[in-house]
Formats: sequence, structure tokens, C-alpha cells
Amino acid sequence: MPITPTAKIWMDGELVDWEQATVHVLTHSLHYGTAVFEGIRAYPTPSGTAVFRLREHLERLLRSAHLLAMDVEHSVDELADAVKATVAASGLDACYIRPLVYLGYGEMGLNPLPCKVRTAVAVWPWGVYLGDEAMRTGIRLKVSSWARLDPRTLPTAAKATGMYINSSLAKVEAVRAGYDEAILLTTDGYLAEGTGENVFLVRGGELLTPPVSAVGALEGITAASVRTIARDLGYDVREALLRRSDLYLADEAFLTGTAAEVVPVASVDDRVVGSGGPGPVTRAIQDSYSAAVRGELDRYKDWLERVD
Ligand code: PPE
Repeated sequence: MPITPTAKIWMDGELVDWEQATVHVLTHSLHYGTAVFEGIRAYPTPSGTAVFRLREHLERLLRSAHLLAMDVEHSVDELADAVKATVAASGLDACYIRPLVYLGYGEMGLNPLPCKVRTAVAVWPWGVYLGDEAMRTGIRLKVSSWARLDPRTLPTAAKATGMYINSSLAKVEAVRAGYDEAILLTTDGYLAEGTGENVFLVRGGELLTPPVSAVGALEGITAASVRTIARDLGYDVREALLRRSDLYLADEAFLTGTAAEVVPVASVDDRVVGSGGPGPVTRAIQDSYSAAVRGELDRYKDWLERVD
């Protein structure tokens, strides 16, 4: 989906015009994938535009930077102000927010330590990641032939740009084969995650999801929100090492992510999952999540930070 430009991008402390937000071709992170990022969403709420779980996303950004030995000059509070200023400058009431911490131009070679750590925040309108239709009818998933990154080779808890080659290869394979999305297994064959989403199964009224640190998946903030919502709706949620057959045999399955939100799985490897559309548990969670991010549920008000 082509990016629609907005007014300003925040770069290292100032808002610059969208067109001026450029870097040199010898920028370190462009060569070695040494950048960390976040994906956050702002939604329209009854009390104005608000950012969903802003602090949690920025804390994860700083943890990702720490895992890559990058010292970020900005605190969570400063980054939160940067995000809110960029959203406000866009005039949008709903947008996707992309903070990026990267190593700038000036040094080359694999030692990143001498490089200048730079920070940017961009926002733009981004509709439903896997399409409106997918939200209603569910997606066709394919188990990828690419295994998920092994936590012994890379710090999989970091949301680092270079690590997304793994997701990108899986996505290309799935899309070229006519599927909507890929799901990756660990090198040991356990269910890990989608290319940009965590995974949940429903079995006997209980929700099951892989233990993220064991399978090398990202610790999703949407997944954490969904766990809370599911428990509040009265469902048990449990972490379990799962096989691809558990996915085939699930009553329901869905993926979660900031960009994707809560998206039902219709089939996996051409095997219908459950009824082949969003089941009752998935629907209940989708509805609550959608209401929570829009400030319609008092119980989850603390998850929203207003943009003035
Ligand atoms: N796993 C991966 C690999 C991942 O990239 C994401 C987010 C998640 C799980 C879910 O995390 P969370 O957003 O905190 O619930 N993927 C981001 C990037 C997507 C992209 O295409 O770029 C996102 O959803 O913003």
C-alpha cells in the first residue's frame, strides 16, 4: 500500500517537512540492518485522537535499542512528546506511527559503537493491514518453509529492522503461493508467529498462545491487550508449545498485531480452521479490542494517551 505523505517527520529533536526527512546512502543501518523500530496506532476516541499503549511501545523501543547496544539520547517521555507532536502536526485522527532508531552516516564497518544514534518518528494513514475483507471472513495462512529466527542467533525480543528479512522471505513465499499471510515455526517445529503478528488458538473455550521467548517471537503489545480482554470476557489464556497440527485442529485461530489488529484465520495450508470464518471467541475479542482502542470501554481507558 503506497504511503500517503503527512506534514512533518520528527528527526532528532525537531519536526522537519516530510520531503526533507532524508538520510545519506551510506547510513550505517541501511547497510547492516542495525536499526530498531516500533509500530503504534492512534485512534479517534470520544475525547479526541489518542495513542494506544504509547508508553509500552516506547519502552519496548528502548529495550530493542539496548539489545543492539545502541544508546538512545531520548527518554520515554521525550519520545512520547515527539510522537504526540508528530501526530498533532499531521492533523489526522487515526494513523500508524513509526518510531525508528538507527545508526547514521559517518562510520562504516561492522562495529556499530562509534556510530551516531539517530531517532525519527513518522506517521501516516494506514488502513487495515490485511484488508477489510480479511477482518470479516478471515485470512488464508500458509506455514512457511522459512523457520523463525532462532533466539540463539539473534535477540528475537528486539524489534530490529535486519531481523525482518526472515518475515519478508516468509511473506513473499506465502503471497506468491496465493495466501494472505505466513506463519513461521521454530527450527524445532513449534508454532512461533506470523510475519508481523502473534498467534492465538482457541480450543475447548480456552486460548492458547506460544511462549514468546522460547519460540523467538516478538512480545506483542496487542497480544498482551488481547490476553487481558480475553480474561475479562471470562476465557482462560494459557501459554503452550504448539505444533502445526494444533493449528489445523483448533476450533478458532487469530493473529494479533498493531498493524493487523485482531484478524481471524480462515484456513491454514488449505485446511479449514473450525467453521472457516471468525468463530464466537474471536469475534468477541475483535469487538472488545476495536472498542478499547477507540476509547469506548472505560475499563481500558488507561491504555490511551490523548494527543492535544
Ligand atoms: N510479531 C512480529 C514479528 C511483529 O512484527 C509484530 C508487530 C508483532 C508480532 C505484534 O506486536 P504488537 O504490534 O506489539 O502487537 N508488527 C509491526 C510491524 C508490521 C509491519 O508490517 O511493519 C506492527 O504491527 O506494527
